[in-house]
Amino acid sequence: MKQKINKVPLFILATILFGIKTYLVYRFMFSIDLENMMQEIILLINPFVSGFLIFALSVWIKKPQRQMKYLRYTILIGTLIIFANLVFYRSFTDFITIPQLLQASNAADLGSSILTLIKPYDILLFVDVVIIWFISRKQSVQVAAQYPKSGKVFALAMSFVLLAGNFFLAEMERPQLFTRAFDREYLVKNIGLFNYHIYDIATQAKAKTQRVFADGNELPEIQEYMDENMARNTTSELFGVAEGKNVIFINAESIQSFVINNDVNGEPITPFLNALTKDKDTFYFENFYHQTEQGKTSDSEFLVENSLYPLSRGAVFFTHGQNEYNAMPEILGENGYYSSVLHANNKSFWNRDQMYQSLGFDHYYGEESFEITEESSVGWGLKDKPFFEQSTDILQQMEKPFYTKLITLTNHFPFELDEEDRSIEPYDSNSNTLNNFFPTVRYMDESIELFFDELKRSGLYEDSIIVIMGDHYGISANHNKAMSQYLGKEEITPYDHIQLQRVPLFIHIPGFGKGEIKSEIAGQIDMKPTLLNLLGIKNKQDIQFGNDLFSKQRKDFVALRNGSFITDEYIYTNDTCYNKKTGDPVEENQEKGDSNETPSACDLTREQVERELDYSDDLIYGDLFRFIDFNKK
Ligand code: GP9
Ligand code: MN
Repeated sequence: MKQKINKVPLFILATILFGIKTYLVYRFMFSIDLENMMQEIILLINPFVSGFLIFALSVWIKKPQRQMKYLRYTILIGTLIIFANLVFYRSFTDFITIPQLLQASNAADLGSSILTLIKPYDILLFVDVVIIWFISRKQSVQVAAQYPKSGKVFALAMSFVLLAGNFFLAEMERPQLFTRAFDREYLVKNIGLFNYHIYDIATQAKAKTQRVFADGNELPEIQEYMDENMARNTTSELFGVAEGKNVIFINAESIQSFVINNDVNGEPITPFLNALTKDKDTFYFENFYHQTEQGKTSDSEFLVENSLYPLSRGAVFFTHGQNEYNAMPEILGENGYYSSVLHANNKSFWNRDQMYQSLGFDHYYGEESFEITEESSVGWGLKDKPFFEQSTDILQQMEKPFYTKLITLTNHFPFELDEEDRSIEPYDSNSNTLNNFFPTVRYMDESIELFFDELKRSGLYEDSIIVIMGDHYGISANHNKAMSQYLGKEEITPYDHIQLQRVPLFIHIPGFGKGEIKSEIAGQIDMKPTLLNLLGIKNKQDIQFGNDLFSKQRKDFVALRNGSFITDEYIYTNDTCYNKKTGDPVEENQEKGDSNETPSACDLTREQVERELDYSDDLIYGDLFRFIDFNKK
């Protein structure tokens, strides 16, 4: 026994060799961005944790030969997984996902280029495999670890402790890493390639099971709801006013309506957008709500393109990126439009590269389509001004008519800005987030103004309509104290919180002349029917939960994803019904008398909101659009 303890058990050696190798691959072969020391540490730890987890299981195998065989094959398989990801990464700058691997087009792409993607030095990846094979075959009996039961249990317990430690650090570094699932790169750098694959398989399996159990029987009831509630066959006076025009959609990062026509330190925050609210070619919607949840920007995109609700947990872009949809880009494509997205971020963020295909976009101009330098970047990447300038060049070359979405980046938490880009001073409160928000919002305002000039200069302006929409809040409830100071309120009540979920919506139609400020309640879910109608595209039998914002027949509520909602008279949130005008809770219905009951004023709408959110979830979880042929109708 003593003799054996003197030797390093082979599973420990395997862990060390495999850990070092994996770390070197992460660090030098994948281009993983590391933003701080903590991320460096996590990236260094996780290959050893994963290695230990796999190799330590060998101590449970009694026969030395078998134990050695287990180590040989696990290290080989582990290395092949790394190798496969590396080859895939060289082609797609992304990690393998199960659906992506199975997608025929990807496999074909890979097939033809696979030889060019393999480098001679890749052979070095197998050095540890060779060492372990050699030792294990030659001296299997000597190096096999024979432990008493307590030792085995200890090894297992140690595996879990290490894993938990890794996850804990990852969660600290990136809160809600698992539920929000931002990006494959984030997952890999925080939990490692192997745990990432397990996570990916589990997410896929869950989505697939729900899909398997759906058979389309759910649809008649949903169709009936559409017929009864969605005023499906109505259009508005504005039907077709923008027929044949390009649609330029600006997804404006983190801007909220409270900055519009408002000041900070005596300076207007958004002079250009303020002027636009009064512009005769522009509709400005002052009571327009974002309806996003954990998927943030991607949720806002999902709402806009589909007129469906996002999910209450996770990002639907991630969990249901392979579904069938009847999305706006596809419908526009059938009507002669070329559709695209321009966004200077890595393509896999929010799983956009996959989801955009499912939504029917013709092309995604990600960060590789832009010239990005140290000087032209801040915070999350390319600054909005150079982004809009470079985007104009891309748009000029584009097939017309086009539908294009530009997603901005500079006005993103933590709202960093270079001194030279700062036109107004930060606010002064206990929240640096709120303080710095104002100068970056001003930068966004200037960028959009610059973009309008660029569009005019390039001759694109006249033939386009320009939509500017805020994607979601920028200032969360964590900054309520500073927010109440800024707004001059004693506190931010739940009612105020809902009102702060308003984001700006501008629809600018050059030469139109009859623009105005619209005060009706509206939400992101309304974008698809509104835009299609403006372009004169009939889409009567679609399944969608939004209304044309210019139609007289409209649903009388806007539902937020968490079940809160807004009507003309009430705001419902946190189990309380508020009077919309005064912000006071509505008195209990006298006849009910039961103080535990929700006030009846909001009751009916609440039931409908719940029903609608459930139907939307059913459509997504069951992938029900695959049972409908929209072209036939
Ligand atoms: C990332 C950008 C920001 O590409 O869209 O996403 P967010 O964090 O706002 O959801
Ligand atoms: Mn965003």
